[in-house]
Amino acid sequence: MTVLARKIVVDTATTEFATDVVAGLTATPKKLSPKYFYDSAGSALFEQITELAEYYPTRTEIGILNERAGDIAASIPPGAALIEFGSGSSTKTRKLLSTATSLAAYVPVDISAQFLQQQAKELRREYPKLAVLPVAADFTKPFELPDPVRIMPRVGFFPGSTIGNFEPHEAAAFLRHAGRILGRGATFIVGVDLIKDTQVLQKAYCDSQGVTAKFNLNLLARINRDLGAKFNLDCFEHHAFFNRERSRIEMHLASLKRQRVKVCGECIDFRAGETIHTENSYKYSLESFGALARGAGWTPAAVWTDPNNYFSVHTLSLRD
Ligand code: SAH
Ligand code: AVI
Repeated sequence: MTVLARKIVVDTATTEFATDVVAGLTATPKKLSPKYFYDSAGSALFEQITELAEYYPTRTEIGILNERAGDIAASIPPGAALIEFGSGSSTKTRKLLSTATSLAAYVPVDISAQFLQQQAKELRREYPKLAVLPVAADFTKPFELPDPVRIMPRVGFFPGSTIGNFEPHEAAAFLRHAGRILGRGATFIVGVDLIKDTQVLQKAYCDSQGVTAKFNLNLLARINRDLGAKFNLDCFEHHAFFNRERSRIEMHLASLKRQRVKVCGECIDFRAGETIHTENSYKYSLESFGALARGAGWTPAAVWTDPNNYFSVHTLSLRD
């Protein structure tokens, strides 16, 4: 517990949020971490994104997982624990949980604590024989696995191309960190979005219904809610474009005018057109992701794609 400006007593997570927000908004250029998109409102908005016609990654990855569920289940040892990093609504996981019936436990790990608890409750109802053991944590930092899982063989699951939201060097560091959590002999199933036509990519992040814009702007709404700031959401606009040189979609929030906003006692000045860089979503080739995984100590075992080569699911193994 700590005391912020204006004497609001807050918990450790909020203190960290405040520190990162002030550091990001006083940096040049201004930036915020995409992990802060996900409070309960942000998680619900992400679910809406996954249902958009333009947002191909979710339905494409589900197609691959459904088709390959038998192969994936065969790589899961009996009595294993499935540990999912950034589980969200666990929609993709359900197919694996239903196919790999010898799984003893499912450990969804997510930063969006309230949303995670709701999903875990639902999963326990649907899979009464499975130990559903949620962990509310930032998966980039060390966290404890639940006690029963410590003696179980572990299989990691990281779908959605959430790995693309890291800088490539951070993605390599994360793969090493996941290796330490999962242990020698582990299998890691990772969903990775692929490089493709610019129009297809840009439409996925700039949808016609404005849901992605709402998701992006929720970051400012969250700063208002949690840190008592007064961002006027009408004075910022969602921007998303594919930076082919860096092989990434960039999302920004652009200030529509010159303005000053007070955040945690700090005055933040915006020029008209100045942006806050809120997210990168890196796109890989099969080769570039394989090389990244190898460099982080994992051995690529199998890779599956859809007929359009839009998305890929990799299984990696950590040799004994
Ligand atoms: N796995 C789901 C959800 C992907 S959205 C799918 O494939 O559809 C990304 C998820 O990762 C969100 O649920 C978000 O809350 C979570 N997340 C993002 N950054 C995180 C972090 N640093 N630590 C833990 N969870 C994180
Ligand atoms: C979670 N992550 C992989 C999504 C992505 O596609 O980068 C988040 C997202 N941002 C905008 N739309 C979806």
